[in-house]
Amino acid sequence: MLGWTGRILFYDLSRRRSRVWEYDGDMALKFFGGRGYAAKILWDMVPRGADPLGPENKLVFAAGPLTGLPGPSTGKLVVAAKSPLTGGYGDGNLGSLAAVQLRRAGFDALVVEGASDRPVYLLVEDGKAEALDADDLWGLSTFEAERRLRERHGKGAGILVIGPAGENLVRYATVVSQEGRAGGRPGMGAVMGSKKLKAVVFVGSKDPEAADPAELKRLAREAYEDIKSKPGYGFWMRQGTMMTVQWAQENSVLPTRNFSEGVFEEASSIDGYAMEKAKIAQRGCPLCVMTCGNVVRDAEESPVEVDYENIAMLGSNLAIGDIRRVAVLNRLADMLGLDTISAGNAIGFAMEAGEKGLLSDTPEWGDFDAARRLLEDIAYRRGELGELLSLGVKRASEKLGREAERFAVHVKGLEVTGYDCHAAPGMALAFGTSPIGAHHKDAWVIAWEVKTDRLAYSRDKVEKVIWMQRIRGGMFETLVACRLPWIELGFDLNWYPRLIKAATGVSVTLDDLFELADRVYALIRAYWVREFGGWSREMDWPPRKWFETELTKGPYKGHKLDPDGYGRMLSWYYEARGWDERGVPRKSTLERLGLSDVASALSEIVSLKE
Ligand code: PTT
Ligand code: SF4
Repeated sequence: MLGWTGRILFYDLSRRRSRVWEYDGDMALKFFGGRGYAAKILWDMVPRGADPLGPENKLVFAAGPLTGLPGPSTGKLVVAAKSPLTGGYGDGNLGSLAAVQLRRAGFDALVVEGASDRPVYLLVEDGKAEALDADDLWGLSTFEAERRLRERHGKGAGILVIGPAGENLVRYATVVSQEGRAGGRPGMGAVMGSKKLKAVVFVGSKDPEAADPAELKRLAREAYEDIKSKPGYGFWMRQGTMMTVQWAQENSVLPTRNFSEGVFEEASSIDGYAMEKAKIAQRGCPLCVMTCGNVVRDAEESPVEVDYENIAMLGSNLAIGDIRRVAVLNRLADMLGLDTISAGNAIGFAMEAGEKGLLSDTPEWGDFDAARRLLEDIAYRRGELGELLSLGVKRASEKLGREAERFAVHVKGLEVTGYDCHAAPGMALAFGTSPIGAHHKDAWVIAWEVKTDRLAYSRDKVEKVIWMQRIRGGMFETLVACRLPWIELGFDLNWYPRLIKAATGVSVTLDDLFELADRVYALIRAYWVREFGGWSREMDWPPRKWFETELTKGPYKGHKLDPDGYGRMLSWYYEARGWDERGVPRKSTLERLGLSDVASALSEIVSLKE
């Protein structure tokens, strides 16, 4: 095999032993890499009912056939495991030298099994792996731990770390790299912490072998030039994802006060222009010519890389209207290794619970100092409130009782990301059907929806959601390449089959990649059904707040979602995917996608419809 290394490294922390799986072309062609490999490994190798924070869970770091090879924005990897936040399949995507060095070390993926009884970090270097003592790193922030490891293993090492939140098993702890890249929202950092694994360091000296290296280099050069010539390139380089704040405000989808409104009165103080005034540098992932990491000087005079989601969820969602203060919260979350989105959502939930008299000693809307303290309390699980919120808003609301469940903004236990959907049913469906719980990564349909018949519950919205899931959640997450060249600058999707051909020698069409995406989606749905012992439509239902409480401000004042309309769209969605009315893949669908083994295993748990 070319393009792929054909090798997956397994490291068992309980026995301190490694083994290499030399997998065949069938695995490569059916699952491609990244999320595809992760889903296959978790389905096949993690026993049903495994405790996500126990040694049976496996933590997968998976690259794809383009990772680390010349080509636009190919320095990314997927981190996946059974999620301690949702109990289902969980993954995230982060850009890091670690992606490149994993491949240079000779592997397409690393799977960490078992658990250590004391703190360690894993060094994967040119085909070999070793668990090394990490007593001196345990307890350190992600930034400090990475700096020390970099001193030890050199500037070029690829390093993934967890912070105190991961060590303390906060259910939305994330994995961090390069002081500003973070991935694995559904608690991948906590899975690392449960294995007493502080960090993974990759060092490699051999580039992966491409099928036609000269052609790949030529294509990559052309592709980079194409990206740089796009009309939106200049503005993107100025603002990156931060341009979304202004857009979200204008379209009344900017999450405000725990997703109560879609407009924020101080939006202009946290938008891309406000960011530009505080900007001091720009950085990003390897192999990228449209780097979007805008570094600002925060209110405590420290540098921090900011992104739309971080600023929306820790800014407008908490009613904090000062970009430099919000940036402090962003930096703290990065250092603690806490997902900014879930943390912002959890603190917003606490603020609303306090306002409604369901909790005491909660921060008031807009109270930066109290939010700052609470962020640390969550990471260290300090005090009653810190402990409660460390569980995520689903569990926290269940503990507080039914009234609180009405304003817990999550799907399947994963907190919703930065888009209010009171007046956006298509995006609500995207959140409802995302394969990891509420995340926009699979189908950011809202940018299209606000330009169309926005309030409609229509079949074309369902088709658009599936189309996007195929491209974003399927193609980009299995390749594993950054999707932003396509989304933000209109880089043509047809580049990818050409890049794949030069990298691997395999000819694929976009339709082939979409079928592969459907296979991965069906497998992930099967995984959820297996873990939950069945399925019901409520699991794919957006937060109650969007159905029960109207917007009181902005152009969509008075709007909320209609449950009948949403239910219709969900039925069309299941039908188009070949899933039954409960949301369970049909036997014929699994067989058509080459998942007959999955069909027979699943039929022992639920009755599968033809
Ligand atoms: C992603 C989610 C996002 S989506 C953001 S900002 W975004 C948040 N970033 C966090 C952060 O930072 N620190 C932190 N402590 N927690 C954070 N949680 C949030 O995590 C990121 C970019 C961005 S910026 C986006 S949209 C795109 N995401 C991609 C994706 O998912 N797949 C893909 N093939 N390409 C993508 N390109 C873009 O990458 P999760 P990164 Mg992230 C500091 O991880 O779990 O997927 O959640 O990876 O390297 O930081 O790049 O407005
Ligand atoms: Fe990374 Fe941003 Fe470049 Fe994507 S566009 S590869 S997220 S720096």
